[in-house]
Order: sequence, then C-alpha cells, then structure tokens
Amino acid sequence: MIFFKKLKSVINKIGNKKKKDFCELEDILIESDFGVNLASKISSALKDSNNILKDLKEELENILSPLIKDFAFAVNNSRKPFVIVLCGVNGSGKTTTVAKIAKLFKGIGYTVDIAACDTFRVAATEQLEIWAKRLDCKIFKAESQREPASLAFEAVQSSVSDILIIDTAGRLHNNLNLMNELSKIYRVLKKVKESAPDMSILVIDATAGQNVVEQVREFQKLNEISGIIISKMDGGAKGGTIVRISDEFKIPILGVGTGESEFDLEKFSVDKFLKDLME
Ligand SMILES: Nc1nc2c(ncn2[C@@H]2O[C@H](COP(=O)(O)OP(=O)(O)OP(=O)(O)O)[C@@H](O)[C@H]2O)c(=O)[nH]1
Ligand SMILES: [Mg+2]
Repeated sequence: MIFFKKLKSVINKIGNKKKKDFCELEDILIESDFGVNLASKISSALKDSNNILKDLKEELENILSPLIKDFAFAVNNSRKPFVIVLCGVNGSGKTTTVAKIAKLFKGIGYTVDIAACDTFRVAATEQLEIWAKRLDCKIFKAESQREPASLAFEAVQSSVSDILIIDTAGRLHNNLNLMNELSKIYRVLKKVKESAPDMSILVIDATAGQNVVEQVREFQKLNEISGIIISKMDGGAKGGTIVRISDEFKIPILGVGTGESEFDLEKFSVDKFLKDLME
C-alpha cells in the first residue's frame, strides 16, 4: 500500500510537529481517498499526540473495527432462498464477487443458486455461466434481453436452494433510468418474498477512489445496503476509500476482494490493514 509507505516517511518527519508536516499528512490522506473532511478531522485529532503512529492507528481502528461483520453467518432461517443482491457501478467486481460468495457459502454447506440479472450483455450471462459451471451452482438466466426484474422474480419463485445470489448490471449511480431499473428489481423481489432482498451488497472498487460517497448514498436510497465488499484490494489500492465510507455511513464491511479467483475473498482485518503502518 503506497499510502502507508508515504505516510510512514511523513510520520517520521512529524516528530518535531511542524505545521507544514501536518499539512503534508493531511495531503497524503486526501490523496489516499480519505476525502477532505475526514483527512482534516484525523490530522487535527493528531495535533497534540505524542505518538502519532499509535494514535493514528487508534483513530482508524475506532472507525473500522465496529463495522467488520462475518456475513456468512448472517444467513437466517427465514423461508428459502435467502436472497442476496449485488449492486454497484460498472466494472466494480460484482460478477466476480458473486462467484466468491457462492464459493464461500458452498464451502460451509449451503446450496446456492445464481441469477444472471445483468441481461443487457450476452457476455455478462456467459461470464456468470462459466462461474456457475465451475462452482456447480444452478443458474437462472435469460435467453434474450429480458427485463432483469422479471428474471429476478422467476429466480426467487423457482429457487429451492438455501441461497440465491442475484448479479445485476453495472450502473452509474447518477443514471436515473438504470437506478430505477434496480429499484424495480428490489420491488419485484418483495412480491415473492417480503424480506427480500435479505441482503443487499454494494461492491466498491478500491482502486477507483472517486465518487464513493455519492455511490453509497445513491444506492442506499433504493434499498438499505446491508454491507459493502471492497474489491481489488490487491491492486495497490490506497486504502482510504474504506475508511471514508465507514466513517460516513457506518455500513458493515463484509469482505475484501484480493484477486480474480473464487477463493479471493477475505474477511476484512483491521490488524492486517494497519500492519503496514508499523513496518
Ligand atoms: N485484482 C482483482 N481483480 C478483480 C477483483 N474483483 C474483480 N476483479 C476483476 O475486475 C474485472 C471486472 O470484474 P467483474 O466482476 O466483471 O465486474 P462487474 O462489476 O461485474 O462488471 P460489470 O458487470 O461490467 O459492471 C474483471 O477483470 C475481474 O477479474 C479483485 O478483487 N482483484
Ligand atoms: Mg458483471
């Protein structure tokens, strides 16, 4: 994580508490996607610190630790299937995360179906079909460009598995038509199962950095986001995105994507995240 390396060198300098060094710390936090407000809040909180590294660690821990949840155990005994919807902007990692979650749940003994509700692109369905085959999951898919809400309806109605994971098309949070379409998926699900979606997961690309707050806010308006998964944390991500979202929205952090295979989903570990600070 580039952020921590840079941060360490500033912290080493900051021992003599010159104002310009605190400004530099704030700049690094901003560069690392903490956002202006949080960067300023954190660097102000550290001004009287005698041990910047320790206190920074504590600041981050206070924000992140209460939000880390083990979502595999969130599955309750409500009527089957337990419906999980994945949403997010284009290319954030939703489809790959569907596979990772399916793998995880299958690994602990659940039966899992998948619904390919990104019906716009044939390639999207094909991508999920490959995963379904590899993971040995039943897939609900549309033969042609069917309305995603209609496929979602059929999937929830027909699935006899413990868990149904619904993949959705990537959509920019400011595209009203596409956001309305997602909203329709949520509404239709409730017609079959009142509690559905039992879980709605927003997948955020850790390397994107921009607009995350707006993304969360807009997706949250359609349906309560039960948790966030941060994908691509293996790609040299700066790391601040998750701290910023956590500070602002207090939404559970369900996992971290660390690669492109179905095995690459880890529980978020604050210790691991902060370890680089101490190295
Ligand atoms: N390195 C890395 N790559 C990832 C991770 N998650 C997804 N990817 C890659 O990111 C790209 C996009 O992933 P998808 O899962 O197709 O993303 P999506 O959100 O479904 O994309 P759209 O359906 O087009 O909106 C693919 O090349 C994935 O292999 C991750 O955790 N780490
Ligand atoms: Mg996809």
